[in-house]
Amino acid sequence: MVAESSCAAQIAQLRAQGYVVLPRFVPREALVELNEVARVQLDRRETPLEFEADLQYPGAPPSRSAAGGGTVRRLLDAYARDAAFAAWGTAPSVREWMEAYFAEPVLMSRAHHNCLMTKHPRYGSLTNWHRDSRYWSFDQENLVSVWIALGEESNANGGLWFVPGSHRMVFDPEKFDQAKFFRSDLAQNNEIIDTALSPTLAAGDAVFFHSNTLHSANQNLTDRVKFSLVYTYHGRSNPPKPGTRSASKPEVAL
Ligand SMILES: O=C(O)CCC(=O)C(=O)O
Repeated sequence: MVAESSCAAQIAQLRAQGYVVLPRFVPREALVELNEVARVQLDRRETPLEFEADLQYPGAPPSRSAAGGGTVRRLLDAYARDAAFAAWGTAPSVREWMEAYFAEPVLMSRAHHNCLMTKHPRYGSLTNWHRDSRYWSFDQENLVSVWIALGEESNANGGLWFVPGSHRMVFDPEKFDQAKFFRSDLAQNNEIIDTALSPTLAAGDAVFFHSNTLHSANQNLTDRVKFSLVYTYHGRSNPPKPGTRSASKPEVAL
């Protein structure tokens, strides 16, 4: 159970900053199990997978047949992969937090995030500045993602960067490129990007962030794969728009 006062303070921080770190969110034993399952599933290359070469973000191998072309970016559909992953997607601590934030019953999307993100040394790509809601279709751009670090995360291994307060900023469409990345060739955008922070996460820490918070991540310059479990939530009164990718998979009521 989440202590009421800390939950309220975390929610206030997410509303103000667009993200909040929850230290020691996953206890040690559960973390050991999540790491074991993650490594076994990556070793066995259990499908469904998304490859770096398919996405072509900066630093990715040019094709699946090129050197490093088999580098996995995401183990998709974390919820269906293993009971340990599913349990954290629907954990009581997540439900309590999300219900307090949305002030109504909450659903987990299986169409967005719902994955085990991996970032590999050498062939793992960097992700430019973006808002997750760029491709998501809901009446209100008000969703929250939970990013659980299965190991330590920092800029050195491609940890996330966030622009504090950016979830409330209003931008002209031309501030984004055709792929809806926030353009870093514009001086005004750079003033905003320059305010970004990269929280260092310990294994088991989580970062909760708003779907409109600008974020990015560099490449992994260490020699170890980084693993993060990521899910996204929204309130019941804000369902995905019918016929869109956001509505393409049944959701999970918490
Ligand atoms: O780990 C990364 O490269 C960033 C991932 C990310 O921002 C996303 O999938 O939306």
